[in-house]
Amino acid sequence: MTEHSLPRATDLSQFPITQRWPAQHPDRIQLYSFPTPNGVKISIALEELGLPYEAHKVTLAESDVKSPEFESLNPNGKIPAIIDPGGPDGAPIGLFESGAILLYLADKTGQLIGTTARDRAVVTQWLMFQMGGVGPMFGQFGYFYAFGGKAIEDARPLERYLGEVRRLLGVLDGQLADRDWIAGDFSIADIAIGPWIRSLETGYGALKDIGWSDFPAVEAYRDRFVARPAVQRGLNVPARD
Ligand SMILES: N[C@@H](CCC(=O)N[C@@H](CS)C(=O)NCC(=O)O)C(=O)O
Repeated sequence: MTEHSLPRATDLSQFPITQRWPAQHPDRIQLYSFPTPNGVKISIALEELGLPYEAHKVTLAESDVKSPEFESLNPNGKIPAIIDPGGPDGAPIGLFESGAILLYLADKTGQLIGTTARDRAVVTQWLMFQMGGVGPMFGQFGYFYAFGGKAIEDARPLERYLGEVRRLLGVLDGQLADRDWIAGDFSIADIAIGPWIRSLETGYGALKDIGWSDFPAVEAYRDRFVARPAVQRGLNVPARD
């Protein structure tokens, strides 16, 4: 092979984030994340799809997630974000918002989104249900139940979000009563929803106060989700320490 015919190394220097979190393998998808329910959606999807990737730990500390380097990729200052060196037109693309990244990866591979336009519409519907409902409501519930808002004496914020969590779990329980996965076959909608269901126990320790026994189909769904080998792998990426 002559020097001329050697494959050119992928150049990600146009992305300032790579100065702070350098790519060892710039030809692979670069994942900037932390193992939270939103973060692990992307590592789980990448594991399920078998796509080569390199994970960089961006903690939720302001010095990481709100740093100029991270915000150069996601001006909203929240994980997860990715750079795909092989974007749709062959040029690298940076993306943030977990739902947008999941749709992108599904479209890139033609997997985890069904096979017909109808499948895609229904998977997208449940993905948006997670992004607009489950994620924000569960997140606020966690804040008032287990974290910074716990000491607030006014009971109304917690009551409001507990009520929303129970209502949303009821919707999921109904949908899952006669199916294994939320939109038919296993899809990016499950990858979005599963980590948030799991977090009610692992993140907030809230099952007793939620009345978990009222949602048996959701419990069985969570167990099915967590039992998947790719989910097991993705849940711990990037390692916390
Ligand atoms: N809608 C965003 C939400 C992302 C999000 O809330 N990320 C959290 C971790 S789960 C975060 O980075 N928090 C840090 C901060 O807000 O300072 C998505 O789905 O990507």
